[in-house]
Amino acid sequence: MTAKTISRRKFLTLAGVGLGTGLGLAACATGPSVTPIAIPTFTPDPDAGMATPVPGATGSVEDIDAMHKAGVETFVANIGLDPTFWRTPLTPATAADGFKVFELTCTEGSWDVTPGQPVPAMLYNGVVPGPEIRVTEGDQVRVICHNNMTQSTSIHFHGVRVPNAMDGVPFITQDPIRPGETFTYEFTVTNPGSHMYHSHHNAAEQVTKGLMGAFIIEPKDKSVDPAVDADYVMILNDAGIGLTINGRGFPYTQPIIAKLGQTIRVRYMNEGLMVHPMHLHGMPQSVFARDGYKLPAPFLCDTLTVAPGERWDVTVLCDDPGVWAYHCHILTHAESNHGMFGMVTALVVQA
Ligand SMILES: [Cu+2]
Repeated sequence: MTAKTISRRKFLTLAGVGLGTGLGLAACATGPSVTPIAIPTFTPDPDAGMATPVPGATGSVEDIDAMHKAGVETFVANIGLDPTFWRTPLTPATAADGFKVFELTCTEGSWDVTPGQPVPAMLYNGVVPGPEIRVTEGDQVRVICHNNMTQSTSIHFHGVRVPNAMDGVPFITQDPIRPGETFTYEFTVTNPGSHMYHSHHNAAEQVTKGLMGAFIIEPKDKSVDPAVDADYVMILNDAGIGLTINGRGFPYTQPIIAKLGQTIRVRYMNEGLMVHPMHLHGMPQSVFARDGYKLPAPFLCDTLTVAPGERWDVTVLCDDPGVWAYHCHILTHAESNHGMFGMVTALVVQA
């Protein structure tokens, strides 16, 4: 039996068990718990501006096909077992002065891009990417950053209009937040859209090892956004912890699961060092905003290149049932002779 014989029906049946859609994905378990399989290790060389290919597999057709099959089967088996892959927003405290208060604690540790294969990481509140911050246009926001690392840091609110003193750049707008120190950022959010927050100190290391997250400002008037059934954030990364979507590499990524006829929204955010052309099979992506700013008119594409620092917002009308591959199209970011890995997931459209 080859990977092809994992039938669409079987995949859809598996995909449907116990799962809802979008932010309502059921919490079936506390994290990846399937038996880890060997995933090819891969270290992109950012200085070379291109990926270093994974060494070619040696072996028979059967051996190579079996490795591809094992990856897909692991992906299927892992569906629903990582309920934090699609994040729910961090719940803020409300201060007496009306501010929404978010606390972020930076630590050094490790992160399981692949279960059982921890890599050195830097974490906000123990997770990579950091927790999603989601506020509404006009909110007064306070972000308290506790630095429990052995190096200094800062937080830059990437794309968010803030007063200059809150821009988070050491020696330009503030002193570094030294180990053991706390710094408080305060601002009122005025520009709705898909933004990010991340370290702006030793950033090539700190951001790519995990000190980054989504900062989403919902518009006060929700009708200015397209109506959607579910809203997903994909944070792309390629250095530090490696080729990942939301901190995981295939087969430990989670699919998007939609019902036929639903419209989903995907917010791409690139926190890595390379461009990633994100290719969805089957249905076009309708691109309607870049860096949180609405385009004059949406355009359709199947492959959308997301450069470092960019955010792109798309909708997809899920009008064709099946399991559709969804991956970065720099192929060394997605597949090797050993099978798919890295920046790969799927859109499952249930009939
Ligand atoms: Cu890529």
